[in-house]
Amino acid sequence: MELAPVLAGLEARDPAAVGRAISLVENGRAGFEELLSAIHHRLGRARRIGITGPPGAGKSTLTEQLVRRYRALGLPVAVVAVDPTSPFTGGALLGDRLRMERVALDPGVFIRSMATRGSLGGLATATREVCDVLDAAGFGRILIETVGVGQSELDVARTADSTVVVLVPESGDAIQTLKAGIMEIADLFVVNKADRPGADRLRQDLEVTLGIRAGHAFRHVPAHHGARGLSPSRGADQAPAGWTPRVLATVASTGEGVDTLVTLLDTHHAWLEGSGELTARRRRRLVERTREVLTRAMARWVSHDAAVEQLLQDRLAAIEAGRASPYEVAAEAIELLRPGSRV
Ligand SMILES: Nc1nc2c(ncn2[C@@H]2O[C@H](COP(=O)(O)OP(=O)(O)O)[C@@H](O)[C@H]2O)c(=O)[nH]1
Ligand SMILES: [Mg+2]
Repeated sequence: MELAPVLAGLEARDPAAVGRAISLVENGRAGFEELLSAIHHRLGRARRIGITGPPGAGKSTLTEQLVRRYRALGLPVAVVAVDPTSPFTGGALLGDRLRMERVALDPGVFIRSMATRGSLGGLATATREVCDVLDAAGFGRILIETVGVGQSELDVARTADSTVVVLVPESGDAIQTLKAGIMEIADLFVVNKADRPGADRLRQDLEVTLGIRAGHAFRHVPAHHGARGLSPSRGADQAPAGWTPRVLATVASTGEGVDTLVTLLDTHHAWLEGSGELTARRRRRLVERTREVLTRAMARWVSHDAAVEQLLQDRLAAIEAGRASPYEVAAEAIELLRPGSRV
């Protein structure tokens, strides 16, 4: 692969070039790491916004509304729709794409669906790398829509600078869901379908759970107490003070409340920058990424090693017959690769 034309295509935000670069990265094809390495110095301009929540909550509808708002502000926007729950939901993603069609005709909008990536490297890593390509191509906002609230979705959500959790009155077990880990990653809670009964109740329940209403003892100090950024008495290892997750109501299908969402996303970003949290998060992610890349490179190195592959082939029968254990054979493989080391 010739790197220069790909980089030039990204620079020009040429949709075909962006699409090709993403496919290269998503499929881990030869040259993808050189590409990611070459764009590294250009990263950090995009705001990455994660939008997660149960199926049918209105994430895609809300995403489309956000795309319109950002386009109206003249910002190029990318949407990455991730569905880690099933590799067989092409239909649902296609539905999303059709719904996005109106905005998809605009060259300032780029939409991409992702399901799973092959054996090496998880979906979360692939998503981060695809977002890097979009960042390098100059998309000022990257909206990452993920289905569900399970562990893999949380991993994907952690990719974002700001995370929006979308709930609806129908998601009766919403508060239980929150306790399962989503609380820590949500910066904004959207109660969508506010045109339906039960929306007010859900909003109140959320606010109580988050400690924004009465009895907020377990939550950090709310913004209206004036505590922003770092207070001098705080230890360096404590979580940053000053951001209380916001709860807002929307009717995504009509656009009601979406302007407030845009404003709150700006507020959150300003807080991230002002508190030093953005720098801290990005630094953490770079460390994580470097380790991920190393782990992936080592996995590939091992799986492509002819001697190791031969050893595995030779010893499989012995493992099957109980004459050798997988652990012994793994130890032999390590010995081959790195004499003197242990598993
Ligand atoms: N009544 C109502 N319906 C909505 C609202 N937002 C989205 N919907 C509808 O809910 C359905 C699911 O929306 P979708 O955006 O695909 O949800 P997703 O699975 O979370 O991406 C669609 O039929 C939308 O038109 C809303 O605020 N009120
Ligand atoms: Mg959707």
